[in-house]
Amino acid sequence: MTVPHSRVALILGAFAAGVLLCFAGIGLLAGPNLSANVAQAARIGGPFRLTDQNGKVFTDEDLKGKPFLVFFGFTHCPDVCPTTLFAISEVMKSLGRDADRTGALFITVDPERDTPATLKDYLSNFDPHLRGLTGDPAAVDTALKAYRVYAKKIPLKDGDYTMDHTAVVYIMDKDGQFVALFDLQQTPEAAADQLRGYL
Ligand SMILES: [Cu+2]
Repeated sequence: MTVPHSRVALILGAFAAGVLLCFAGIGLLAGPNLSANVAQAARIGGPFRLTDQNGKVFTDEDLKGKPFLVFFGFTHCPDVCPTTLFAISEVMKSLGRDADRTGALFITVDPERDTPATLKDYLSNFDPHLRGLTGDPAAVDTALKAYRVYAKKIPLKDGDYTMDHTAVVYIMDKDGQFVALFDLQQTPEAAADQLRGYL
């Protein structure tokens, strides 16, 4: 799929706005002292037990030995999620064969609507290395808490709802420890090198 450059610029611009929101979000969650030192927000990550887009049980143990990206979102998201997943897909493409030695998780903050089948359909738009995870609300909540992700249902006028959520991408190392926030504002090649550094 080729995308005109103007569209890429638009997407990246939208993404930059999302990242800014996220950093604000993390600052709020972690408190002013921690936001000064991202590494100190290191209690990010932990055990989870969810279901992937193929209906298979997927846990943190399945990623042992691989550095991986984690991004929380939902398939009905109008812009930040698709933009981020597009950017992650570009990075996976840039990684080439090394992509198989990494992981990339898209964990839903909206398990009510994001069934495995919904995730599978949605992820068909993106790089096949992306794994979509959902589960019952309690299981998703465990993952949200482990990764310190904020998510809140926002009712819409028509009776529908959207989700407000933290939209950072975490890099976790081979042991499942948080190492850095993934910078998707750099080129896909530079981002791929950043991730490669943890192989
Ligand atoms: Cu989103």
